[in-house]
Amino acid sequence: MDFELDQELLALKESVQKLVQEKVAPRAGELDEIGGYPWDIKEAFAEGRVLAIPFPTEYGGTGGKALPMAIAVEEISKVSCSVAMMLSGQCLGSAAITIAGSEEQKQRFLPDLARGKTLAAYGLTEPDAGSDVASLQTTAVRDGNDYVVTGSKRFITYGDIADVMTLFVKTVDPNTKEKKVSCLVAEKGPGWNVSKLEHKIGIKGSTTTELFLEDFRVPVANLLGKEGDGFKIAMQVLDKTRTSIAAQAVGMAQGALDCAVQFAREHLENGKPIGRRQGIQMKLADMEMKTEAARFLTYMAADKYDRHDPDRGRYSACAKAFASDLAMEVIGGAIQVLGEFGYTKKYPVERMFRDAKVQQIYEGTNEIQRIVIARSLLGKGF
Ligand code: COS
Repeated sequence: MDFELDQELLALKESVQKLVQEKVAPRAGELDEIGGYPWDIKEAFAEGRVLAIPFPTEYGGTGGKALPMAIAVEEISKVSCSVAMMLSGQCLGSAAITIAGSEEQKQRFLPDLARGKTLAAYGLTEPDAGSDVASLQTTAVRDGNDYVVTGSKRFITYGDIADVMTLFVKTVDPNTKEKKVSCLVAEKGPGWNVSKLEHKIGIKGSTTTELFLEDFRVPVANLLGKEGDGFKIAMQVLDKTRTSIAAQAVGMAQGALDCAVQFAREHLENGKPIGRRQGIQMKLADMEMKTEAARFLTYMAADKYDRHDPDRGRYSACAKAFASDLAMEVIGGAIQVLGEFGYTKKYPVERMFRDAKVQQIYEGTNEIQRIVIARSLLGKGF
């Protein structure tokens, strides 16, 4: 790919940057303190068409491509990863519909999501099924024109505020009694119960919930694809959205590096800026190299996704693991440059350090990414 962003992507970057400076920067620290979902920023993002980025134009979106998503998520994450989750979460929660929905299902759900009128969640993880998706236990039993869903979901981003959730369940084949992973578009209603709100070390401006689903009805018409398609749909979604997690990591690394550079220019010791010291210069140079390498791989992975490259899943796993591991190093390096100041709330790097940890964990731990990468290299049977 050409790594000079084209005019369209540059314009997108600039417009997101402007919105972030106006609406997010003044609130980033406060959001981390008080937690919860910033509805005012959601409105601004809906109006500014930021929430439309994950959706194809025919359903009211701006295109639905992974590379513009990465550019936007990166810009937001430079300032607040919690707020970047708003966009990443909308993409994650809806991607199964874009990937596997029928025309009728797309028409029914996507335009409201693209307008930010409704919010989406991704209901995959369970108390006993995190990395091992195939062992999920939530069941959906046919009852007339509905499935009746029973089970628990854990670590569900926006499970409390989402209007729709792409929900992964086990359906039962009436003939063979075999249980198969299937994906339903669940709409909020009786039986969708929030049993817990998690207290996290970071990304406090996004909510993470445990759900208890009891006699929860989902119309059969909301099944995506066929019964048994769910596992592949879940994996195809993650092939796309892991590039967005990589972009969060790149954005935060860049935000921390910018902060460290400014500090090194301005902070004086013995009357001289600390940036004149070679020890500091070495650190800044390492941080720059790592951030650029992670950005390069993230854009390449997103571009491969958009071009339907057969290796897109491997590249998104590479980008997610590489960028999130390096973000921890870069942000840790920024704290080191700021010294004791970096360990205080006066500067955003301590928040970024806490926020960045989750990127090594969610949407598949970095150990899982390495399994995805290695299996893709080795081929079937490994
Ligand atoms: N796209 C399409 N199909 C895929 C796929 C992908 N990216 N990845 C796997 N599949 C298919 C396989 O080809 C296989 O198909 P067949 O049965 O037709 O051969 C099937 O799915 C099962 O694949 P596999 O044997 O690799 O499944 P495993 O149970 O071993 O699981 C991992 C694979 C561990 C990679 C998967 O469970 C995973 O990604 N886990 C992490 C989940 C995660 O990210 N959770 C976070 C939730 S979001 S916060």
